[in-house]
Parts: sequence; structure tokens; C-alpha cells
Amino acid sequence: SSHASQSYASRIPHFTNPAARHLLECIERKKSNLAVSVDVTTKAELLAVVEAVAEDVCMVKTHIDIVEDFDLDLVERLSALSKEKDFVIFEDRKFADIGNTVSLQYSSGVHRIASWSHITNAHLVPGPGIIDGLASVGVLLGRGLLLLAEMSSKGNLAGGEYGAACVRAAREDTTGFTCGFIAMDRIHERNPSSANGDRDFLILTPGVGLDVTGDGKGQQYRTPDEVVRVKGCDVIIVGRGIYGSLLTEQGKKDPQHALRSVKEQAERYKQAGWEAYQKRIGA
Ligand code: 6AU
Repeated sequence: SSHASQSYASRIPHFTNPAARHLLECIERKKSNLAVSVDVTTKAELLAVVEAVAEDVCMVKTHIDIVEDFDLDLVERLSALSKEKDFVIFEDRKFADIGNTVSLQYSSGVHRIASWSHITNAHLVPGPGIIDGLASVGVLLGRGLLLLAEMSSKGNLAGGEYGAACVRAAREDTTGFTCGFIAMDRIHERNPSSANGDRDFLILTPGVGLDVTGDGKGQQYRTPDEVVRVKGCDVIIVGRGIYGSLLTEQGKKDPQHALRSVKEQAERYKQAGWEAYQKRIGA
């Protein structure tokens, strides 16, 4: 039967991966299945948004390569906040190269992602060698990997057999490093298999919004209720629906006011996500 009918707490023992367990523990402690995607371009804005939402989220998702004044102090402060405020860090790097290259991109360069990001993600376009390359860096550090089995954007090419291949590759990764998917529903349960077929995976889902259905650049939004209760996804990833007030003319003039709105939206999405989960498990 579906793991979606079980509580987050009861699923912790299904995972050997430390980052997956950490995430489920945070979700349960904070009663939040909300990940905030903080896609802003300065260090100060990033830290301000994280501080505003920290209490309400289980996870902070970054695109660290868009931060104009990036330095290692930023990730030190982010790591300190992750401990103090109890959230998991997910660098949304979307690795997509051969194993050897991604192992270097993950461990090295300006960003040294593996040293601070608990979870990262990858496309399976290069084949399963990408998992081995990332695992060669991440496993010893206790990190976790999500495969992009599906995408939220209009016209994306990850349909058909592609998702099923991602599920197969995740099942074949017996190290447990691959601990979930970016997907629009419980894709692994639609693709059962006799070997390892019952293994639990986390489903993290972007394209979540309560007020609009798209962004004019291909993004498509569904509500937390649709994503968590109807489709059985585990974590909602919300970006502009939460920090959007910072992007408006008014928000630029009065950032303190905008940050209060950021906090209010985080509370609103947290509540919507948790209600959808409680309905799903029949609590
Ligand atoms: O809520 P938004 O639309 O402002 O932001 C959604 C965030 C962005 C995207 O890069 C990311 O989610 N994303 C992903 C991820 C998380 O991998 C996959 C996808 O299919 N769609 C998507 O929007 O930071």
C-alpha cells in the first residue's frame, strides 16, 4: 500500500540516508512540509528571507549561483541558521553532466556545495553514472540526492518513459544516497517493480501557488491541497508565492514591510500544506 497514508514520523525508519531522515524529523518537529525556494540575488536578501521564514519551514532551497556577492560567509551563516532554526538546506543545482564532472562541480569550485548543502538534485539525462559521481562525494558527508523525474514547466521533455527510468535508477542505487524525486506525484508508486519495489522515497514538488496558475514563462502552479492531499507529494516547494512581495515596486521601497508579508505568506503555505497532509493521512 502507499506510504502516502503513513505519517512522516512513521516513515523515518524506511530511510537509511541521514539527510532524508533529518528532513522527516524536521517536518515532524515543526509540523511543516513547506520548503521555501529563496531565489534572490544578494546575500542580504537571501539571509533576510531565510530569517523571516525560518520558523515555518522544514527546508530552505537555494540557487546559490544567482547570488551576486556570494562568499563562504554566506553558507556559514546559512548553516548556522539551519542548526539554530531547525531546517534542511537543499541546493537546487540540477547537476546534468558525466559522473567525473559532477563530482568536481559538487565538491569544488567557488560554491563547494557538498560542504554545506544537505540535499541536492540531478537530471538523469547523462545516465546512472551521474549518481555514482555525486555519491562518490556525498555519501561520506551524509548527503542526499533527489532525481528530477518530472518537471513543473509547460512543454518539459521529462514525460513518458523518462520518469520510469529515474525510478529504476533510484531503486538500483542500493547505497540509499538517492532518497527521493522532484516529481508531480508519487511517481515510484505508479512504476512498481518486483525488486525493491516497496522502497519508500521522498517526493518534493515545485510549482505550488495559491493565487496564480502560472508566471508567463512556462511555470505551472497547483495548490498545496492538490499536490499533498490529492497527489500524495511530501514537501511543497514555494518560491515567489512567498517572497514575491520583495520584487514589487512597493517592496523595494519598503523592504521591512515586504518581509512581514513574506512571513505571513510562509505561515499561510505552512498551514495549507499541513492541513492537506492531515487530511491525507486521515488525522
Ligand atoms: O515557486 P516559484 O515558481 O517561484 O519557484 C519554483 C522553484 C524554482 C525552480 O528552479 C524550482 O522550484 N523547480 C524545480 C526544482 C526544485 O528542481 C523543478 C521544476 O520542475 N520546477 C521548478 O520550478 O527555484
